[in-house]
Amino acid sequence: MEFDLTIRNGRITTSKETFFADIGVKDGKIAAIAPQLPAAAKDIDATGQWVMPGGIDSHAHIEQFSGMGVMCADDFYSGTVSAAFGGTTTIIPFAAQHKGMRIPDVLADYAQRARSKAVIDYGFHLILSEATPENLQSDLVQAIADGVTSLKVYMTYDALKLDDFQLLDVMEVAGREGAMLMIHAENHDVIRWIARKLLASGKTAPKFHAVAHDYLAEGEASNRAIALSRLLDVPILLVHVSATEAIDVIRAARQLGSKVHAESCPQYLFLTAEDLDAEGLEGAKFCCSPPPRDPRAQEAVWQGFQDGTLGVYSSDHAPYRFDTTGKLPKGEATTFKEMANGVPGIELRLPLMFSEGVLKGRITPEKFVQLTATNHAQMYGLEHCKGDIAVGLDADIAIWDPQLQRTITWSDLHDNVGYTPYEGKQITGWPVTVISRGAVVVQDQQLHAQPGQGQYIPRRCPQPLLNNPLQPQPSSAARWLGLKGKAWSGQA
Ligand code: DUC
Ligand code: ZN
Ligand code: ZN
Repeated sequence: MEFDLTIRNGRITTSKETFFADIGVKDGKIAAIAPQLPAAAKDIDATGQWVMPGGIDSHAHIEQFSGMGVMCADDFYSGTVSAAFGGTTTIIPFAAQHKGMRIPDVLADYAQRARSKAVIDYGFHLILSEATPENLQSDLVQAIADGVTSLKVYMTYDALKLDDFQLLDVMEVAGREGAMLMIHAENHDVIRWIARKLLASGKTAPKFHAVAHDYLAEGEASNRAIALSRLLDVPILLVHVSATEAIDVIRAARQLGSKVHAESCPQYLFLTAEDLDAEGLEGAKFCCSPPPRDPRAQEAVWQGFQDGTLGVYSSDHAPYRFDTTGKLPKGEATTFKEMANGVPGIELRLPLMFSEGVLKGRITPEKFVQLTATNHAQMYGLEHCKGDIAVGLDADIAIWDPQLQRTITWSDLHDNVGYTPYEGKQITGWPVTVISRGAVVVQDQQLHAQPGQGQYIPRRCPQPLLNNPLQPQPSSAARWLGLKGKAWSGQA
């Protein structure tokens, strides 16, 4: 076979193994993996480099209105360019339904925003803020059938929060239709109560954001979300897990056979609450929800990734500028309650994990591939086309120089945020060539992609494996209520 592109002499890491071989690409797909393939017209010599799947970032906020009504600083061009420079070749950002909006309109709106701008492939999760019968039984069902096979719901934020009754309603539909339900688990009333006390006593600085979002608020809500999901025997995925308590709860539930999956992010490995305690309002640059915790929690997150309690490593890129459009809506008078929640990370997600995880021996290269690509594909219905290096999959590939040393500085990045919370950190290893469906999109620090080149990928219903031989206790509610559907028949 004549290939369109060959990548030769590289050290390939898949989700299962590492070996030396060449890759032949034809029509955007991996067509051959073998020793000594003949060079194609376009041939990349990867001698001394590591060839790994392009990352899938399944948690990013791009050109999105937040629950607080703030527009992100990155649109689908800057967001996807930044992702590509960091070795990511697919993103799954959110299409956010706010109260009063129809789900089909929301999805059409985000599709239209992305279509002409994205330089890498993308799908969408739905954010669901209104669990009305019409939304659940008709529009959500249609969205899932159309390839939006995951949705996120919130247990906090005035504008987004669902109560337990509503969560059960959503779980029932997600389980029946086979969608993955992502949950932001923090106890709303605990946060609100602490925040009111803090503000009343003049404690308004960014560091108090971490005080209000206590780890117990996360632990309690995680426990509750898991209990509800066990009641209906429905898979859930807890997003942006930050605290030791939440990880312990997830681990224990999984050991009982519960179908709970979990994600964590760079900010919970590389930042702590102390970063929020900076001069003036500088700490706002580190404010996200849940907040970064402490070194013990960082260790728990590493442990969670190592033992499989945490299955996906995403950026939760939530880009807000350090000005009145984002972090500081009231300028110098902004309190911790008013600043936009979130930190950027779409470009640095993989390099941080490569440097601090793989090269420092905390995780193997294969685990890196699983956490950054393969497990995302499995969790979100992209396994048939993305997430690994194998014949027949899309040729989404990142070629790493494992020795390249860089000092992180925002001016080298490609987002539109204006700062990075990782400024000054020294890391080793960087993806120097990035390939999306067989096309080189980044090489020699140059972008080679056109806006609109990225394709929308409708997703299948996920069937993630728990790697747990235990079957959960049969749920009497699920049995007596006659709940049936994909979640009850599949492995998830
Ligand atoms: N939740 C997110 O998923 N991202 C940013 C802030 C938040 O609350
Ligand atoms: Zn969230
Ligand atoms: Zn998020």
